[in-house]
Amino acid sequence: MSKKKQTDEKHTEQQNAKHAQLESYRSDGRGQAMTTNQGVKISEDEFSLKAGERGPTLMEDFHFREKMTHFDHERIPERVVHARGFGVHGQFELYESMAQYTKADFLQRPGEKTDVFVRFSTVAGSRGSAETVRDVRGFATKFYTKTGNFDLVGNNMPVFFMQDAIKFPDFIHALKPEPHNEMPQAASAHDTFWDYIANNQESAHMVMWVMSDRAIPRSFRMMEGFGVHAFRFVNDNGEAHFVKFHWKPLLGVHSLIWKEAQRVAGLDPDYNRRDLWENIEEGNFPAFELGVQILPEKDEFKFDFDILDATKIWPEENIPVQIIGKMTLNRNVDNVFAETEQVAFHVGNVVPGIDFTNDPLLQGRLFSYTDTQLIRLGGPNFHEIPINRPICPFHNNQRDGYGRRTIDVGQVAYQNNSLANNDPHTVTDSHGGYVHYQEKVEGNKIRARGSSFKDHFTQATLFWNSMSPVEKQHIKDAFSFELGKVKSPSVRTQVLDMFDHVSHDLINTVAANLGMTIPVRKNNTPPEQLYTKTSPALSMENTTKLPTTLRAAVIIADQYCEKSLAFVTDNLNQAGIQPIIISEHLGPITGAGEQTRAAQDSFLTSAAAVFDAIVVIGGANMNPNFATQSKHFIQEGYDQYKPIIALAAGTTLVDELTISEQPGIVTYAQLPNNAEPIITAISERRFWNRPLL
Ligand code: HDE
Repeated sequence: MSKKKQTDEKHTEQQNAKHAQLESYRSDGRGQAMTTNQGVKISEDEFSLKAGERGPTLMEDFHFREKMTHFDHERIPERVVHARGFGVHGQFELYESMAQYTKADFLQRPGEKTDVFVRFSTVAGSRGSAETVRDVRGFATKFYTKTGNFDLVGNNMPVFFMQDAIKFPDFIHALKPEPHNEMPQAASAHDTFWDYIANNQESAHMVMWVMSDRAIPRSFRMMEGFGVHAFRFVNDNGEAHFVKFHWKPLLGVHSLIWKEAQRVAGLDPDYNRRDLWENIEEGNFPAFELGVQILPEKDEFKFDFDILDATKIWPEENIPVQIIGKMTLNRNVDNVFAETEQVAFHVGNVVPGIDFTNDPLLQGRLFSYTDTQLIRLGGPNFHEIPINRPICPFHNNQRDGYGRRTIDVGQVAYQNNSLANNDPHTVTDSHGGYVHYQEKVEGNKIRARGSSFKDHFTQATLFWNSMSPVEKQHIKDAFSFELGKVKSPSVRTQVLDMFDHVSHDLINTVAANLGMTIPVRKNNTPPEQLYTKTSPALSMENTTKLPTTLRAAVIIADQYCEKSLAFVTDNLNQAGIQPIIISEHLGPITGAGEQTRAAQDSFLTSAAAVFDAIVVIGGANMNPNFATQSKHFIQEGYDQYKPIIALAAGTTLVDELTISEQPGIVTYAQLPNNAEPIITAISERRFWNRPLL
């Protein structure tokens, strides 16, 4: 089904402009003769040209030279940050016209679709690092609009570590593996990261996010996205509004838990991209709604934080998120290097109707992205790479450079000219020319930041206050783990001091876990009691909980009950949950009535950590090895708070673990002649109030 679905999908996609454009660059060698890059057919590709069968290779072997040279140059530098990423194609559909606020062409007509390319990423790790590490996730979207490319280069967290871009190189140097021994990979649990944090306290709010479950998403399909900065919408009358962008996943926001994330990093370092790839192949297209927070210019100074400060959120309860459209990701790439690796996002790629603000973090980013791509993609012509090309015509007087593909015809490459009628010519605002918003600015040249940027802790406490008890516990655990890996006692002490300004409860626990004394407190009233506001939107506790696309391990043994298996798999499939049969070995397992079912995974190739739920059916013929291994599997799932469903012979295994009475364990006896309790438990995903074994 998946292949067919994809073919159908590809077929209908022919109508979409970006797809059609990419088609002209695709190359398919099937049925073709092998040639050199000069088009000369090749007669032999396994033996180099030698002087005699046992003699030296000859210089004139142009095929060998070309093949080897190309191979020697196959790699390009990985991204300095966000190196590990995965890209997919999709479409954005507008629900509601934004003409009142912006003249951006793709935001005018409800129902209109715009092609997009999205790249999800981690930040710290190298290109080959594991995906389920504790980190921020990049969420970058390129909209191929009719009036040029608009890139929304966001993250899955709405704030950032710093207020001014000049600090970014320092921060990344501290985050990346330490330079003397290049450890640790893809992790913030080390001395230089935490030394930076303690000595650059504007990071407090962001660190709370990174220590929360948001930093270990269950899936790229189940996380939010944020543009982070305040941008500007500008309408046809030249009026501006501040705007923040949000992506809201239709499947809700869900995370792994830390011990699971660590386990998955070993079991399947590609876990997040595999999940995305497979779901798109199966036709389970991930979807995100686009939301905007809009603020009139006159309200710029109405808040107790600076709206241009990227370490602050605009609480959704004060400035509601208005949903204006939906993005559906519906096609995998044909070639990861050509598309995902070569895509070049730039926060400065805007279209008429979208403009910048003076957020000093945004301003610095406007320089960095093109600059880094010049070296990563080898010169100034990377906009000509198929994945980066706009779908609208583009002409100017820029010429030459490495890898130039366009053949610009004509004699003239300058403005103003008379020889070519002054073409390509500029156009006015009313003909679609980009005109920067005429914001009035004045001031003395100064390296400083305003006093409105000086509060680093209030929103960190707001975040803490908004967490559920389980989420708070996870944040305490994360701080304890991370600081537990920090060797310098002084750095640990500084971090405890710093986050004591966020919550005493947090630091009391973390200090105890580290065997350290709590900081000396000038004021014994905990910050969380001095500032008691909450923002319910920040907690993942009440997110959408759907069974769709979840993965359930279905454990069967020799002589399994066929009726139970059919009952479970039929009902799971109906609810959109994917059953995966697991047993002691791969391949056919025989049922009690002589039917067979193939095990897709075994206890050797898999574990509870990569599933959302466990269904244990067992069989009449469970040998001791099966019993031990399956109990391990179930126990791991139980410790990860997952739903466990026990039917037929499987109930004995659950009974032996003495967990049958615990929350989230559904046994056959509890079923009212239908599978509803099973689907409800799986949709719930975690049963936190369960005593661990
Ligand atoms: Fe980036 N960032 N960034 N960043 N960023 C890059 O550009 C930078 C920031 C984000 O999938 C780099 O092409 C500076 C915030 C994403 O290809 C580089 C600052 C946000 C991606 C760069 C920031 C982001 C990048 C590295 C501080 C969320 C991956 C490779 C002012 C709103 C895009 C590249 C992809 C990539 C610079 C901060 C998101 C070096 C200087 C805040 C999703 O140019």
